Amino acid sequence: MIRIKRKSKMNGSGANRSRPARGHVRGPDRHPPTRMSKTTVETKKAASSERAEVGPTMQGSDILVAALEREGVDTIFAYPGGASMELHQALTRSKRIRTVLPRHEQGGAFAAEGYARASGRAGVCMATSGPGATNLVTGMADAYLDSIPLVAITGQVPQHMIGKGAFQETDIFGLTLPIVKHSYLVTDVNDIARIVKEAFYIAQTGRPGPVIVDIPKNVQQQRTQPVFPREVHLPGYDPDRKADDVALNEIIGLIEKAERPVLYCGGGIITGNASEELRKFVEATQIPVTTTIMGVGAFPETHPLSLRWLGMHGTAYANWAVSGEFRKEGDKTVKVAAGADLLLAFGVRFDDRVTGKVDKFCETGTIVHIDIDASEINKNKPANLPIVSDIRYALTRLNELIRKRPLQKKFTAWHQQIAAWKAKAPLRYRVTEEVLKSQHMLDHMGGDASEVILPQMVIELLYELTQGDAIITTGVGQHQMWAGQWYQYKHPRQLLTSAGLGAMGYGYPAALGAKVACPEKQVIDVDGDGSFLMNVQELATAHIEKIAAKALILNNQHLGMVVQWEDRFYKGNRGHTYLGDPEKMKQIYPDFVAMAKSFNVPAERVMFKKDLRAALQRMLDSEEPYLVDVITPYTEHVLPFIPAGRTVADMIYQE
Ligand SMILES: Cc1ncc(C[n+]2csc(CCOP(=O)(O)OP(=O)(O)O)c2C)c(N)n1
Ligand SMILES: [Mg+2]
Repeated sequence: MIRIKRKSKMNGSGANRSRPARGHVRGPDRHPPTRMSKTTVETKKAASSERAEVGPTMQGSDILVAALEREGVDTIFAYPGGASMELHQALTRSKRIRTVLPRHEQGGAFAAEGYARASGRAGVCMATSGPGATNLVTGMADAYLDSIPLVAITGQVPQHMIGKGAFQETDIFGLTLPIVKHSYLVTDVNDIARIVKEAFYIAQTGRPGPVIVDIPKNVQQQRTQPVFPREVHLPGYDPDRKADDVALNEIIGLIEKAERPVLYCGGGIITGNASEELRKFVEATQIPVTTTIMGVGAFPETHPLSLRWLGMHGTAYANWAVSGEFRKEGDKTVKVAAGADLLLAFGVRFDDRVTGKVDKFCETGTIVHIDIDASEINKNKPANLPIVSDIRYALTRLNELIRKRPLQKKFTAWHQQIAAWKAKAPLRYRVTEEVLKSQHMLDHMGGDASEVILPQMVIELLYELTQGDAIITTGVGQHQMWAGQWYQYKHPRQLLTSAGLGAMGYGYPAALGAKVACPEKQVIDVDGDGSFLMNVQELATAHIEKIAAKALILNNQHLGMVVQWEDRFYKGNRGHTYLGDPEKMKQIYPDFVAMAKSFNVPAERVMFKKDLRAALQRMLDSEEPYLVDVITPYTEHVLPFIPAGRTVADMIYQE
C-alpha cells in the first residue's frame, strides 16, 4: 500500500488554498484505489504478468536498485546514513549505476538537478532519514519551482518506529507535500518496483517536477520476488494534452490581425524539447522573441529576432516590446511608443520577476497562453486565448498550418521600432564614478582605473574564450544576472540557474551534475562569493570523483544583490551584507584559493585586468576542476532594473 497525497491536503498549505493543485497528479481520482476486492486483485495480477517482468527473490534495497537500472539511471548523488545504508550496500552491487558521494545532501540534490537540467533526464538523489532528508528539501523546492524532473529517495526509520519520535525520524512525506509533484511512503516491499516506475514517469512527463520516495528501513530489508511493470497506469493523470486545430487557427488569425506581436517563451519550450519548432515558427512568422531566464537558449540569443530575456533585469528593449515605452514627466507617465498588441506566451507562468506589476504587464495586448499545466492558465494573468497543450505539438502543428497557408504579414514597422529600441538601450557597462570612488580602487588598484575588472567584463571574456558553447551554472545574485546578460546562449540547456527559488549555493553542485551528464562539455559555474561559500564542500566531490567542473567566482566581498537594493532603497545602509573581515578590510576574505588548494583543486586569484585572459584560459584548459577567484568592485549595479512590483515606466537603465 502507498500513501497518496490528497488534493485537500495539498491545498491546505497556505497560499495554494484557493487555486487547484499544480501539475497533473491531482485529486483522489488520480491513482488506482488503494483497496481492491480480491477478484480485482487476481484479474490485475493476470493482466499485469504480460506487461511486467518477474525477477528472482531479492531484498527491497536490491529491488530499488534494479528498478532504477531499468529506468536507465546511470548516476545517483547519494549520502548515506543509518536508514539508507542498506540502499548504499545494494548500490555497491550495481554494475550500471555510478554513486557520487556529495559532501552535503543539498549539494547532492542540486547536482541531481544540474544533471537533469543539462540532460533532460530525471536526476536522482538519495539521503538518509531525518537530517539527511531535510537537507534535500531546498533542492526539491528548487526543482518544483523550475519544473525539473527529480527523483529523491530517502531512507525512513522502520515502520514500527514511525510516529514514535524515533532517532532521525522526520515526516519527510508531510514536510515536502507543498513542494513535490507527487510523493510515496513505501509500506510494502512488493510496491517498490511499481513505485519507482511511476515516480520516474510522473517526474518526467507533462510538466516535470520532483517526486519523493520514502522507504522505511524494514521495507528495504524485506525479501520478495519483484514484479517490474513495463507500463504505468495512473488514471486521472493525463500528461499528454494537445491543442485542437480550432484554437491553433485562431492564433494564426490573431497573428494576421496583429501589428506588433511578441513571443514570450519560457522553460516550457526547453522542457518540451520544442526549440527547433520554435525557431521554425519564428522564421515563418518573423515575430520577435523574448524569453524568461528559464527559457534562455530556447531561441538563439544571437538571432536578429531575439530580444534576449525580459523582466526585472532583462533588456530594456524586451520590456518595451512587451509593455511599451514610457517617459516620466513630473508625476505624469507619458507613453512614448506602444508595446505588443499580441503576446504569444508559450510555456511561461507570468512570474512576478518577469511581469512586475502584473496588470500593467502587456496591458494593451491580446494574450495567448499555451501551457501543459492547466493550473497555470489564468493564475497570474488572465489570457484571452488559453490553451492547454504540449508546446512542441502546438508549435509543430502551427508550423504545418502556416506552411499550407503562409502568412502575408511582414511587420516591417514593428521591426524598425525594435531596431530603434535596441540601438537606444543596448546592454552596456562602464567604469562609473561609484567604482572610481570605491574602497576597492583604494585598497587594491592603487587608483589605476585601467586595471579594474568589472564583473560584466569577465563574462564577456568567458563568452569569447568559450565561443559561446559552454554550459554555465550560477549562484544567486548580481553575478547570476550578469551571467545571463553577458553570455549569449545559443542552445537550450546551456544556462542552468536557480530561477524560481533563487537558491544561493546552487551553482557549483549543479555544475558537477551537468558535467557528469555532459562530460564532453565545458561546464563553468559563474558564482558569487556568498553563494559559492554555501556549498564550498563540493570541491571535495569534484576532486575525488574527478568531475572537471570549473568555478569562476565574481568576488565582490559582499552580498552584492542585497547591497544593490540597500543602495537603491535604504540609502546604502549596510544590513549585514559585508562578507569580508571587518578588522582586515584590505584582505580578501575568505581565501578561496587556499581553500580550493586544501581540496587539491588548483586555483588562482585575479585582481588586475591584465591577468584575466590568461587565467581564464588556464581554467578552460584544465582537465581537472579549477577555481578562479576574480576580485571585482562591489559598487556595480545590475541594470536595467525594474524595482519589484513596479512597471516598465519605472525601469532604470544606462542611457
Ligand atoms: C539561500 C539563500 N539565502 C539568501 C538569499 C538572498 N539573497 C539573494 S542574492 C543574495 C546575495 C548573493 O551574494 P553573492 O553570492 O556574493 O552574489 P553577488 O550578488 O554578490 O553577485 C542574497 C543574500 C538567497 N537568494 N538564497
Ligand atoms: Mg558577492
